Amino acid sequence: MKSKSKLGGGLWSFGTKLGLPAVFLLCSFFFLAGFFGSMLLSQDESDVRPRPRSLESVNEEKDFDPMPHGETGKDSVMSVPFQVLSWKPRALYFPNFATAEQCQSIIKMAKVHLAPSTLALRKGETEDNTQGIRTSSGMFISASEDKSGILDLIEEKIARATMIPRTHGEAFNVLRYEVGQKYNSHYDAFNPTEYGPQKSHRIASFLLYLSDVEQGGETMFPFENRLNMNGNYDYQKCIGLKVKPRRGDGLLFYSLFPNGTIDPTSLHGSCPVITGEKWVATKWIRDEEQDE
Ligand SMILES: O=C(O)CCC(=O)C(=O)O
Repeated sequence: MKSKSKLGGGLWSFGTKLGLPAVFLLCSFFFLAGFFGSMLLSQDESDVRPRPRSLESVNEEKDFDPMPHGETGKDSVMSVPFQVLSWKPRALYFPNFATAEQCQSIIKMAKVHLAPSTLALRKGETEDNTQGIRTSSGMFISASEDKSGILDLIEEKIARATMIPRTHGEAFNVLRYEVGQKYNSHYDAFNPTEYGPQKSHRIASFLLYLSDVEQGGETMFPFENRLNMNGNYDYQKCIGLKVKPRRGDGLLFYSLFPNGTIDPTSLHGSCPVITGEKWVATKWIRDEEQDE
């Protein structure tokens, strides 16, 4: 009892010494300081730390705030994942560039229009003496001819990934390779000394694989990293860097160096299909705008 009355008396005397309004103010101060202090401490770390800027961290849209953009720019940030396959030639791989449904529709669209694939002929070459070099069938279709709008979407995505305007692209060449069919190694760029004067040049090629292939059918780069360039290469041989087709994935490679000359390591072809069927849509991209 004694101690209780002592304590009560102490508090009472503290309150009466300071006055009740002052005690109220002090309590309010400590309450507010505690409230805001705990809010600061519980704040998400990611809001306080500077955002990482390394290349590895740039693949998620949420890492970015869009910048004010120019008249022809976009107000959103998109990511197109890619893997550098090679610098010699410059080749990039784009996993899941298109959906399985998109690939299936392109195949359905092309299937009824297939004809034997043709070749651009060098001086002295004829259809007869070049038989067997390219044995696939194919057809050409431009994005504007595809009423489903799928090729329009794909073409736009290719333009954004390459930053080469759509107007520089040829129509899509949709190709089917059956068992045993292939395309011997060749260059997509036409050397004027072999093919005569050219109005424009193919800078790059984008291949969209429309199907998986069980065995064979790889896109090959026999001179990758300047290998096999001793003059003895047999253009039918499936060697070098081989890219296995996977439905929906894309492959981009450059045929020209930045200075506009042909990159000799861009020689490429399609290995024969061993099992299954290969479907691919090729878009050749030129250094000049193409007529519609
Ligand atoms: O089918 C492939 O993988 C290669 C196609 C090709 O070389 C071409 O269309 O120029």
